Amino acid sequence: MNNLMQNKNIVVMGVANNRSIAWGITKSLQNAGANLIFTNRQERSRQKLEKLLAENEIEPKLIVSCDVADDESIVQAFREIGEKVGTIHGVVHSVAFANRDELKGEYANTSREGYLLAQNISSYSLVAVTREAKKLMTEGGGIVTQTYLGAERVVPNYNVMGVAKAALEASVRYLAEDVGKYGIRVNAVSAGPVRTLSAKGVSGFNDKMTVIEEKAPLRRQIDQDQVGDATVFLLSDMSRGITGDVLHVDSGFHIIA
Ligand code: NDP
Ligand code: KAL
Repeated sequence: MNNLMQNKNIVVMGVANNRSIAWGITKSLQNAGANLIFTNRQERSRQKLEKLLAENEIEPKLIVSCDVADDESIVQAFREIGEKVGTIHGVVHSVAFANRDELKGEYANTSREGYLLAQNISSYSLVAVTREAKKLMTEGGGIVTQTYLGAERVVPNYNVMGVAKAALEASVRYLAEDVGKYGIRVNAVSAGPVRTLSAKGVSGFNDKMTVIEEKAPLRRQIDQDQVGDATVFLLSDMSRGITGDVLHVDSGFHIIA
């Protein structure tokens, strides 16, 4: 246990099950003494989350539903958080979505609709969330989103999601400039491959895992807990001089040619 996040109210968006990156982050936040607020889209995820919290003896401050595709849902979720919790000190944005059939083959085949869907859920949502969260972050704090190397390089099959993550990373920089004057920092963690529900069944995932063990400086996979600890660092005062940045938690894979 460390006290990095003692008395801090942190909103975690995107726990689907125990494999979720957001669940790794939850455990790190709990270990750092944070008060936790959760948002889910699906009822099924909420039930999974409630079970996980009970099993791990974590008492959430609040769980609210939030579909990031819907502005009104985001406004309503943060309004409720404001009413029931008051000031918040951080947000973890760990949501993304693209049509499965557009996460393979040629990127050029992406439909207009599929392109906009990926941008909507995976990138624009951070803009809308930052706008609403900012109103409750009256003491400053941190916002951290999750990205992947496919934003910077062409990674086979990542396709439309790579372009959405590139927009997300650019958004991190523009948002950091906007809210820096209020003492709020915005950063991203770029994780290596982690076997989660989202990753399940997408083409090429296993190859990506293997190559980390072969080529990354640390020669080992990363896991949800490592992403969790790095995310807590970016939310905490330990990183008070860092904003608008992308921190790679990938065993160093991104530095290798
Ligand atoms: P999960 O499947 O565990 O989590 C994805 C989450 O996205 C789910 O909780 C889901 O909510 C949520 N979500 C999707 N659409 C919406 C929506 N419209 N409104 C609200 N929430 C929504 O996968 P991961 O933990 O892998 O993904 C978390 C983040 O990490 C994503 O941004 C992903 O791109 C990123 N990432 C993942 C990597 C990996 O290898 N797994 C590597 C690098 C980055 P619900 O369950 O309620 O549907
Ligand atoms: C190169 C990699 C291999 C995989 C390619 C694409 C991965 C895209 C991630 C994206 C979030 C996956 C989906 O949107 C899946 C969705 O179409 C179907 N799944 C669901 O609906 C489930 C039930 C819900 C919970 O999922 C969501 N997202 O709501 C990339 C690998 C190496 C790294 C990964 C997986 C990166 C990443 O961004 O997740």
